[in-house]
Amino acid sequence: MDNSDFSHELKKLFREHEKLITRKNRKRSYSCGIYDKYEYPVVTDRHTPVFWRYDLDPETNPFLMERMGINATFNPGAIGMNGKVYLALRIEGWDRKSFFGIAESETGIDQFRFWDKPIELPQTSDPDTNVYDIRLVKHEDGWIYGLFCTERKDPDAPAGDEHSAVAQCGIIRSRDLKSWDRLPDLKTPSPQQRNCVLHPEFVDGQYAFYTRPQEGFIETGKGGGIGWGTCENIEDAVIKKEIIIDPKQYHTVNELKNGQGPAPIRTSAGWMQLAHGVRNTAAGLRYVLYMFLTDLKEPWKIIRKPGGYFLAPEYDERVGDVSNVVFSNGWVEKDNGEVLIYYASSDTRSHVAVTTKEKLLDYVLNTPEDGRYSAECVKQRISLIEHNLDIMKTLGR
Ligand code: M1P
Repeated sequence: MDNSDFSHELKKLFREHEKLITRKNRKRSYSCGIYDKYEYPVVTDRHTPVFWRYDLDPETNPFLMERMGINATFNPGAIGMNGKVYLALRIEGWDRKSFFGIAESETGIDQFRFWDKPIELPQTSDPDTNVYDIRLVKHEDGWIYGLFCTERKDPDAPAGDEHSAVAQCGIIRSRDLKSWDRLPDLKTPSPQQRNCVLHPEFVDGQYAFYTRPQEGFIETGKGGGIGWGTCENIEDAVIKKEIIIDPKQYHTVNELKNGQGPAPIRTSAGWMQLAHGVRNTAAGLRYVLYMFLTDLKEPWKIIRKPGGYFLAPEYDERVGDVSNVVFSNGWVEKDNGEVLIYYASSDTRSHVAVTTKEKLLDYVLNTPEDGRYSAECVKQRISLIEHNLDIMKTLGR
């Protein structure tokens, strides 16, 4: 490529990138009434800055190749601050390693722009091989915490096994999302942990965590379920006793495994919780989101749980690196009562679903619980149908 072609192509790259990240988003025409999904993903691999991916120097990159491509931008942690939404995305390079980068938006539904540099995560004495799925939470102690999965090669893996890994919960904290302190990894009775989340308030004077104990790296084994544990000191966080608050359950959306989503939102009726549930199918694992409500004073006690899923992969969300997956680890409650739910589809790109706290409470309080048996589910549906037939009569239909 000669110099003028190079500069022409480069301008085009920047122009197209700017066009993409300034594009307005639109509600999808169909809505289930619980939330509105949006037409475009809020962040994709193409949203990452051009200068993260290309070498812009014609001397060292004469063909203007993408030298260090980005494969996916998904599973974002989220926080609202200064009238903006900040997402901490799981950014995966072509080299399979993930890292975190902040993208900000005024609207929360579109026009997310990455900060110039990704987060340089401080390391412990045992370096992270891979990091992902950060949950951002503003704790009442004044810090913003980021709890994420840190993955390292299993030291006990037999020779030749280059797959087995150990997952644990890494912890960082910040005041401004820019400078981060690393704290020691969370210690729990479980050999592996993923999907750990810090509860935003002290509970009986202790830091409280949602956990997900598991026996293996992928399989939860006899472990699994959403766990709960507390500790006194987050600077050396050790959970001595872990209880299961939402176990795996046969023939439900979380029969194989589940995990807490973002930190819960406080409501007048209880803590509103979002989680993911996993079941197995002939085509592999299917990940959906579900909700439940826990007691305000005893957040480990479930007081209401609608049956089935709250949000599932649809249309093009179904396809990606790990297909048939939706996963959420970030939501933002706005001052006007709106709730922006960030979710990723198929481990590839990030979306938003917009609703209100009022609608979410209505959903959680008034959706029937899981009937557990087909016959019971038919009874639930017939009761809805009969009620509706009466309503339709009064409407003259
Ligand atoms: O691939 C789907 C998800 O798998 C894991 O979640 P879980 O531990 O609940 O199985 C995580 O790796 C997550 O990042 C990923 O989206």
